[in-house]
Amino acid sequence: MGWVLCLLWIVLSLGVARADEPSRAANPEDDFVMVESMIPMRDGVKLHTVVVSPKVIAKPMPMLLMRTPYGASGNVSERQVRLSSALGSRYAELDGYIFVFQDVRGRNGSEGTYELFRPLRGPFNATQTDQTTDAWDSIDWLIRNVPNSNGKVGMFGTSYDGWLVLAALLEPHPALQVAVPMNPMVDLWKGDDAFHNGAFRLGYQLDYLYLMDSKPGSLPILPRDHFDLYNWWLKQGSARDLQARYLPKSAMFARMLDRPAYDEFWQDAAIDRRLARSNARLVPTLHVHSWFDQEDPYGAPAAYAAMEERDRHNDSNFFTAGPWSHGENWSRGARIGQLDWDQATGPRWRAEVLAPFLARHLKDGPPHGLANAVVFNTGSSRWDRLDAWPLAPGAKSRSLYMSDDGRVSWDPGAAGRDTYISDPRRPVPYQPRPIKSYYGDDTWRSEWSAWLLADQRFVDGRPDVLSFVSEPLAEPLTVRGNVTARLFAETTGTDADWVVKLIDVFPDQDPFNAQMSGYQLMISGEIFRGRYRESFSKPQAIAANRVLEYLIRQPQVNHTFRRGHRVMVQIQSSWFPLYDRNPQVFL
Ligand code: PG9
Repeated sequence: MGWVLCLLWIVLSLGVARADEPSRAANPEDDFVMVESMIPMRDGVKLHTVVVSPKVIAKPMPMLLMRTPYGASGNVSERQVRLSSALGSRYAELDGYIFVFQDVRGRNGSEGTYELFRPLRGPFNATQTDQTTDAWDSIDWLIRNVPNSNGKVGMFGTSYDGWLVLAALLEPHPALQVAVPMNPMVDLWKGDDAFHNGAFRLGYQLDYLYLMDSKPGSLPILPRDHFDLYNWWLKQGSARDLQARYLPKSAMFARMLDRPAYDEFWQDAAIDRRLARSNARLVPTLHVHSWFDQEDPYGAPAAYAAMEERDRHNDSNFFTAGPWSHGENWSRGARIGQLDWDQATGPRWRAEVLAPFLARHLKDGPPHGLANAVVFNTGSSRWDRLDAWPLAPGAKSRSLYMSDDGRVSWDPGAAGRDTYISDPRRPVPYQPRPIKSYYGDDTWRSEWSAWLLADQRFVDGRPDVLSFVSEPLAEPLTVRGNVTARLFAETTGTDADWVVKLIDVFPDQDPFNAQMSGYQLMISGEIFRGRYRESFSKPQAIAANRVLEYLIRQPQVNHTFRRGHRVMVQIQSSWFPLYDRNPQVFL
């Protein structure tokens, strides 16, 4: 670990513990029926499946299927006797459906061997079954055995469950009429869950895999004797030490440590690559994204783009994004962190976007009338309806430049340079300290869920964080779609992490909400591990003391910088302890 001098020329071009509850005892007051079945897959393995139907059904109803490793039975309250309450308020806008929740192979009530992120059939799965075939077999059984079904099935699910929806689309059962993958994990190396551009999210994966993979059949929380994870992680040794101590049997953790580059395994696992080349029937799909998704910010935009090419009539593949953290489309969505949207975005989106999309394809409902992209503007607090995403036909990208004196401007001539010393012994925290355990206490959800919206003033002014800021905007500035950082950087080391953050700076005296005065809201942040500059699959040492160009694909945005706000860019070389520290020497 050494001291590294970083010289930078920068151009910024914008274009839970869900344990499986014991199965529920019927209550005579119930207005619904919950039936649990073990559905046989083509290889004989039986999957535990919970079917929840209204007691009184006037006419055959479609089914909504969610497959999950997080526990099927736990989706149905033991105490509530009204269907609308037993499933929770999240489905209040979705009436007239039979709900089906299923434990994936080897998880909770299902038979078989559980493998976290079980590869789809191919070079890493030589069997005849995977999540695609399990979905097909399950749907086939459901339409033949569930009474009062109208023979149509929709699939939905968030994150891992969203990935399971996408897997079903690779060989969709004929009864699968609609799909709603929400915040799906799509590429675990490029930008979802495990790595971002090769930087390893060790700080998160250790806790998640300990929960999911260390003691099958339970959801243990990794024990710690520190309240502030920043200090705990500073004292830890190598990832291999942690593997030996906490996850000696986790095949997935071993894969992450054994396969740090974008090798054939991660490329095979990247489901957008399979979706793009699939010749399967294109199932009408609504890709759901969260602008502040702290876990899978890459997934929905990537899956949407992969399938958009196949949507020849532009009537089957849709994108929608709300001002939410991971999975928060199911919540009230009125505020997140310090940000208040002045409206309950969740129920409105479920009523005006999700419900009509499902009804159209499952109930022969009226045309949903959705624009190709229904996306919330996180600056104007308004829903935009766009004919194309991420770029409107003919739209052009503009470049912002960073100058020597810490300014941001449109003037190419202003491009300048600055330096900082990055010391791995004093890494930049990714959120304000104390940084608490992800699953350790109830506040984790608010802090982990909202960390992307933390006021970045907590690091502004650190000598190892460069901040560049524009003058107050005379007119509103809307930034939409892809954001790419073109970083011209030099380091005395032979490896480095580059973190680029695009920030909306609120006025020093905010006329609408004094509490927000001066707030530095990150709207798009990303990390890039320098060793992958020339090739994601073949890491190479950075040539020390040479200015090199790095292209960093930032998370997409739909944001209006209001008049009087300023555009800020922050650059740093660690995001700890979420990402492991780069020793800044190529090993
Ligand atoms: N995004 C969550 C996750 C998936 C895979 C690895 C780690 C986390 C999830 O909610 O499924």
